[in-house]
Amino acid sequence: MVNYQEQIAELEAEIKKTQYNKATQHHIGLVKAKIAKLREKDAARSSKSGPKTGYQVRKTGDGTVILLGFPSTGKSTLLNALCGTESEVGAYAFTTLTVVPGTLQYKHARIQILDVPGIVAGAGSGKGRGKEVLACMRNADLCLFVADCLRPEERWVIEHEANNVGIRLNQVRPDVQITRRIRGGVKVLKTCKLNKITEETIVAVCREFRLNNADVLIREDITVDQLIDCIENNKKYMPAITVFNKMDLVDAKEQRKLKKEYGVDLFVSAKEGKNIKQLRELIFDHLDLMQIFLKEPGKEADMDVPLIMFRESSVETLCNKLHKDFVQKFKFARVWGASARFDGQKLMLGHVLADGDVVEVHLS
Ligand SMILES: Nc1nc2c(ncn2[C@@H]2O[C@H](COP(=O)(O)OP(=O)(O)O)[C@@H](O)[C@H]2O)c(=O)[nH]1
Ligand SMILES: [Mg+2]
Repeated sequence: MVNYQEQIAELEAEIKKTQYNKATQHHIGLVKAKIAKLREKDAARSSKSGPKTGYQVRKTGDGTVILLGFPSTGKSTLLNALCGTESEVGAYAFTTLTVVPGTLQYKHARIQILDVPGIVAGAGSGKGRGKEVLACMRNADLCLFVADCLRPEERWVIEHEANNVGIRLNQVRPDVQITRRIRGGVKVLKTCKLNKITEETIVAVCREFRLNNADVLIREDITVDQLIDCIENNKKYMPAITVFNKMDLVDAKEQRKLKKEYGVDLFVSAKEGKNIKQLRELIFDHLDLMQIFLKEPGKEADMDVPLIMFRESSVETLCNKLHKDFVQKFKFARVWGASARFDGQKLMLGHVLADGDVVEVHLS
């Protein structure tokens, strides 16, 4: 059997020893395309042979956060501190063997937090339980990196592994539109100057993916990695927060140094309950949630208990959240607030709501 991992490693080594400059840019781009293709083949093979169940956790609540980190960084302790649930805590590596869900209730939102087995280097290639952890991650709305202040370098390893299995953290999908054609070759259309990639490389990378006839419309200055992501079109883009736990073990000076070097969003101590309140707020913020208030026809709106939804949600999403029959029976909605042009505007299912809106659903 072909060993894709070996081939990938060889190509990665080749990139490492090639100095990046205008002359080598094109060649490196093509090697990157080859690596991406090998990763796809490797993933396709292991999804056929690997276990499928065991890590599927049903999504509940208003958003799902996954805790990711090496063993013994304090994930189970942190879950307990955040949610007040009892996750099994132990001083050994690999104490958490299955997914332990907890619920964080904050500002009327019910946020599901998942504690999963520790990730190790090489997880993307099937080492440890990493593959399942990363598969579970694809279902989450927010990723929370948990690192230990005394082992800061692990922070990059986790990000790297996530990247290898097609998860793009804190990135947005680049503005590139690819339309297949029957003939005409690869045509590059751009609305801005491209500094990081040449047209020649774009065409060559497309060919590498058997895209021989296509219009490639580019609206931002992309890298070759971003182009490959757009061609493959199966990446998951999600936000991430980096938390360094065990802040009780390092002094303020060391924390400042770590913050600069490792892009730490927040230092916490799960064991001593330090900065847990700030972490709850950070999670709520990064899930990009909004509050919607409901009103029954002829009555005052209930401004005490909001419904929690993701930003940019539509009236249809709201109806689905309220009752399974609501979309079918839907006549129209009246909306007050930022998304309405005037108070009580009559709007349909496709309308996108805004934070703080008051909505009255009319059914037939
Ligand atoms: N000093 C210190 N130790 C902690 C902290 N949080 C967790 N620990 C300890 O780190 C060890 C591993 O914790 P655990 O939650 O099981 O880590 P997990 O493997 O990532 O789930 C345990 O001995 C905890 O008591 C903290 O904030 N400070
Ligand atoms: Mg644990």
